[in-house]
Amino acid sequence: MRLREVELITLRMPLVAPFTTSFGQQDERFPLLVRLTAEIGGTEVTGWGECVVLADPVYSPEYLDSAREVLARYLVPALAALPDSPQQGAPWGAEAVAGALHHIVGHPMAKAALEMAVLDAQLRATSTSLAGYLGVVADSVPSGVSVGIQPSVEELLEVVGGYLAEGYVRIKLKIRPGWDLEPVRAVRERFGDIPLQVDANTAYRLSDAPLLRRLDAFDLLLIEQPLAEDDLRQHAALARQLATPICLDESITSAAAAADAIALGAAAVINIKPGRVGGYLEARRIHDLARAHGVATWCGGMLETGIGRAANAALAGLPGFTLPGDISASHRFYATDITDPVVLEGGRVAIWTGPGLSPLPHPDALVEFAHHSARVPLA
Ligand code: SMG
Ligand code: MG
Repeated sequence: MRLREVELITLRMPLVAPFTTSFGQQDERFPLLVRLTAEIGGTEVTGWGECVVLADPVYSPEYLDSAREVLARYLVPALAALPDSPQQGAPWGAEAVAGALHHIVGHPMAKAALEMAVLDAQLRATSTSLAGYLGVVADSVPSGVSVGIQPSVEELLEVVGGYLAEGYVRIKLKIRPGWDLEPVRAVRERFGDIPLQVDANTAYRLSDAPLLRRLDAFDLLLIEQPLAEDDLRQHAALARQLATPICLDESITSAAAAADAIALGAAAVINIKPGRVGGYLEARRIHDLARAHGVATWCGGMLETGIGRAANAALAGLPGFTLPGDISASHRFYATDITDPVVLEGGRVAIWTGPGLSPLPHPDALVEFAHHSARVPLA
């Protein structure tokens, strides 16, 4: 594989409704796409990747401008410098990307987007789907939905009722101090024994254990990331005080971090997000590790467009993803997606079986949502 052209395309897409978490409210999304053209076996193939950074460093240290900068200045040049065939006769592909970028510290979301684009081009060159590449045999996955903090409990009940009517098989409520016991109790009372879980996005301290223990009464599937990203030991201490299983999201930045969390007893469940861990290949390693340890996993979401959403659905078809993921229909966030939309059917979303990671973005949608684009010079 030899890189011919790399373009970083930033879109600006309104959300159908504000999405509020413990770290703030999102009204729009700025998806960052990597469009990469490479020569593979004598033909030019284009691949697409999606970077899941938010506009600001509020979920993770990375953010939109940092990702664009590190991609243009370090990551793309590092790949462009790879010889076509580093090991005799074996042209490099997605499997070589993490190694080639390893000398750049951190920036997993930017690295994941570039690896995605390479993998997409590589799979398109051989008309292989991501599901086929991963060995996934399922043709659809169950679909859960993440529900933001609402202005009132009444509004929350209306929103949750709407999602249940659409067929979502699992509800996740965002919580924060002051919006926890009451909304969870209200949803349980109104909707009964539905699969229900909560996500705190690091909003609590270990000293909140007595409060969090009161959530045990509601028989939740899990509580996601109650404490700070680097508080593995404290998550383990909290786990000993709660009956509700602890699931880690922000803390799991790599397979090594997952191994540490499992060994410490800090994670009974792992939310796997390919962007957060540096790509689909590392995500697969975490899946394999968790499965071998009997730790349940599910696939998280970052309000992806149809590109990342389709790829997540394929990943979630692996057998260790035993809980429904945050893989909702496109229209849960976007009135118009940039690809053919991901749709909900009988509480499930279909796994893409065409070439590459996802359906291609529609050129008119890229124009409609265009915000910024820059070609990265390849030396
Ligand atoms: O894509 O359905 C989705 C969003 C799921 O809640 C979701 N993601 O911490 O898990 C999480 C959040 C991170 C993004 S919040 C803007
Ligand atoms: Mg989360």
